[in-house]
Amino acid sequence: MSKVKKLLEDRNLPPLLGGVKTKDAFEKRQEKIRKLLADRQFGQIPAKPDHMFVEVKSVYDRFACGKAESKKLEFTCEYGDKRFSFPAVSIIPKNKKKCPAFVYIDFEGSDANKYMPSEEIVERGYTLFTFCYKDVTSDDGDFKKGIARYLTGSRRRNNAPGKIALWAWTAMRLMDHIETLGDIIDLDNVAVIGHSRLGKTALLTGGYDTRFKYVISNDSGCCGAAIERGKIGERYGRISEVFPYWFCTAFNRDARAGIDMPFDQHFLLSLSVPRYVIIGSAEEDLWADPESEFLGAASLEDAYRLYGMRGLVHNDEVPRPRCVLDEGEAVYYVRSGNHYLSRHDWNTYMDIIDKKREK
Ligand code: GTR
Repeated sequence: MSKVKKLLEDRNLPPLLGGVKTKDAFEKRQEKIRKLLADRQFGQIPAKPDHMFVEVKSVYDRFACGKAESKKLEFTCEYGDKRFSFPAVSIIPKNKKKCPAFVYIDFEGSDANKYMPSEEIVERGYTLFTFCYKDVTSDDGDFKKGIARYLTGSRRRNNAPGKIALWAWTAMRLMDHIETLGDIIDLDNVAVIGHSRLGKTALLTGGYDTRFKYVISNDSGCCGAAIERGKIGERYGRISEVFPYWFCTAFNRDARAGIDMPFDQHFLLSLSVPRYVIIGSAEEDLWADPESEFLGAASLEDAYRLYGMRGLVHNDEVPRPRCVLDEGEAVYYVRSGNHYLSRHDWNTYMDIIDKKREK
């Protein structure tokens, strides 16, 4: 048996395919997995609003030496007679048609910051749609304020959405807006990307919203791309104590009790198959655990095979930096350094997408 297969076998994972042998049957299985993770890990992502409109609040047309236009947007969502708004930003290169796009789930919400080198991104011909996660709902246990009040309700029942599900819902609203911009955006090449807790959010977004062709998780670790069984660093038990509001209450109850979950993180990753799942790690980020993130990427092989695809193409060893395994539909990348979303990471993700788009 190959080395990586053995490493995966030692993790004792719940079987991903559950006996299915065709892609049609796998698609039904994906629906079951979506329901399972909504009930047992993240809570249900709220439905699409009845109506949504987007207002341009201001335009700065000198961005990146005048090569791009940065816009402050306000999204307003309506469910029946309830109505609420949140801000977002778009940065669109000028005079370009059919640009690929990123929905970047951000910690800040500015038009450029340490994790979001917008100038480099638009110079490479990509558009950027972004929002600050805390502008949507606070990163704490308060479900009474902001959109959490409308979308979760102040009493959190078993599978009511946790905060990650609410941030994923927001990223989907940005995609709704992008769909109205088909003349300037290449709607077949839209990526969702996030770092760390927002990397977990990107995986949830892409897993439940198939409009995203590339699902990019940077250093997402526990409850993201890292296989839980046998993981080092952060584990379900601890994350459910420290950040219970990220998840549904059923997850916290089960994780604290240490019960053997009917899923592992390959279930979440498999929801983006047969699209591109791109997993980035940092060598020193042992809290997230690069080896377990690599195994997350490798665990999808059987699912991709149902589509006649290869999944992750690797050399049968745990990769060391700097390594980009981007021959297949699952991509794994590890760089040196610590937990961060760097310019180097963005450039690597854009190199990968450029390569995939050419095919
Ligand atoms: C840590 C948490 C991780 C990761 C990180 C982050 O404290 O343990 O799961 O999400 O925060 O989001 O920066």
